[in-house]
This record gives sequence, structure tokens and C-alpha cells, in this order.
Amino acid sequence: MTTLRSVSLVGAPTDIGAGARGASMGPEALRVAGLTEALQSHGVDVADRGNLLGPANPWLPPVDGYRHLNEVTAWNSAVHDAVYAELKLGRMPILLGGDHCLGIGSISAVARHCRDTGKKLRILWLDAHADFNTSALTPSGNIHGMPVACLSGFGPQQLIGIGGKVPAISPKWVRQVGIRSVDAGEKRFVHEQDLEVFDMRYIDEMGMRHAMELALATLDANTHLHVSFDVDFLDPDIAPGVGTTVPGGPSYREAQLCMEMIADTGFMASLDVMELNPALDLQNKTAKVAVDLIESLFGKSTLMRK
Ligand code: B3U
Ligand code: MN
Ligand code: MN
Repeated sequence: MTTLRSVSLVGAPTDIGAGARGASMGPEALRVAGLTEALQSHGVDVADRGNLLGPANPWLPPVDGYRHLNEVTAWNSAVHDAVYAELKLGRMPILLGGDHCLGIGSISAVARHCRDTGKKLRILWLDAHADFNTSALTPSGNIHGMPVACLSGFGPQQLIGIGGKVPAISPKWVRQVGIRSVDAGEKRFVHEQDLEVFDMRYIDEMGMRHAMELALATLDANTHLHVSFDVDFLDPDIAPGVGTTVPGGPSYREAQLCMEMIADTGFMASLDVMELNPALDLQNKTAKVAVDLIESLFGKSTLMRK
């Protein structure tokens, strides 16, 4: 197992890129649900770096297809710097979102670290949404619907330039799992750019096991595996505390298997936990499920496995 056992929690308490308020409370809800203690129980050394600072959410309408572009840029720069610093220290960053626009800062830092170290990057995008909109395609202007496009070089200069190289990643490095809500123009763009998507239809027909086998295929000892976990990946029955619930997501067992298979690779080297919205949750239920799944990502299993 090459999974890093030294973890740094980095809170990014903002809903600056979202369409609903409340993901700003995500980091604290994960702490209250016992994230640090859960990781420690699996032998992980945990440093909680506290929360990053950034601009308040002015809650304004979109301008030229983007909502809060300058504030989104400020938050993502802060996330980039914090995540990059942890990677340089040889620690595994876990970004506690915050909405998913912050994947730009996090993954641009990971990509930069991979360039520094000569590692191959694989990004596992666990989400109900493809997050592949551009200003021309977006129905909302919310930048949490755009991070994969921005990282791939399709977005405003001030966002795509974070991390020092445009594009930060190739769409070929991404595997999306759990997708079930893609806007019409976004769908065309996903096909055009040839994103590898294991949508819910695929998971229903082939099973989570097969989807994950393919999504995790061709990793090797030189791969940095980044997991970007949008909590709305999960079925709303088990995870109601997110801004954009989409029915028909992975069940508790399917999600557990997904996380267990990631843990089994031993290659996960950075993680985002995004879009948890305590304002829409029921007694912190979704945060507790998220912590439970993160434990599985770090090797929790019922029995010792051969
Ligand atoms: N695709 C829609 C909705 C959305 C994307 N990501 C989330 N919601 N969480 C949009 O606004 O781009
Ligand atoms: Mn997302
Ligand atoms: Mn989503």
C-alpha cells in the first residue's frame, strides 16, 4: 500500500460557486461528524489545518456567464496554495468543501505537484454531474458546474491559469462515476472531448464493481490518484444534505464498494470532499455517511482481505 498515512485537512468554507447557500458549513459538519477521530482509528496521522479565508458570498447574478468570478478565483488561489504546500510536505491533502468549484484550485495544485515529481495523474470524479460546463453552455452561471472544463483549459484566463500551466490536465486523465445529470450543451461537449464517463445507466447494467475496475484500470506505482468526491454522487435517500440532489444515485453498499476498491489500489494521494450542505441535511446524516465512506477510502473493511 502506498496510500499516504499522513493527512492534512484543509477547510474551504464557501458556497461561492454554488446555486444554493450552505456548502460553506461543510467543513465544520465533517469535523462534527468525527472525521479526524475516524481517520485516526485507522492509523492515520491527521493534522487539521483549520479553514482557509476568502471573500464573502455577495449572492449576485451571473455576469457574462459566470457568477462571482473574482471571488471564485480568490478562493481557488487560496485552495491551490494550501493543497500544493501539503503535497510538498509529503502529506495527503483532504480538501473539505465548500462547493465543487474549488476542485479547480485543488486539482491544479495536484497537477503541478505531478509535473514536479514526474508522476502520472488520474482523477476519479465521483459526482451526479459532469461539471463540464462553459460560460456559453451553462444554464446557471454557477462555477461549481464548470471545474472539469476549467481544468481542461476551457474557461476564463484567471481560473484556468491557476497552478501555472494551461491546461492543467488532459480530459483523458479523468474518469467520471455516478453521473446522471448533464445539461444539453454540456452533453455534446463531454462527447466532443471524449470524457470517460461511467454513468448510472452503466452502473445499473454492469454493476459498480465492473465500472470501478475500468475506472481504476492501468494505474501503476507511478500514478497519483486524486479522488474528487462530490457528495451529491450518493443517492439522496442516504445523502439529502447537498444543494443539488439527483435521484437514482449509488446506494450505500454501491458507494462503499466504490470506496473500498479505491482503497485497495493503494494509490489515492489526495482527496476532495465537496458540496456537503448542512443547511439541507437531517441531523448531520449526510456528513456521517461521508465520514463513513472516507473511512472505507482509508481501508476500513469488515474482515481482513486476501
Ligand atoms: N449542471 C448544472 C447543475 C449542477 C452542476 N453541478 C452541480 N449542479 N452541483 C449547472 O448549473 O451547471
Ligand atoms: Mn460536482
Ligand atoms: Mn454534483
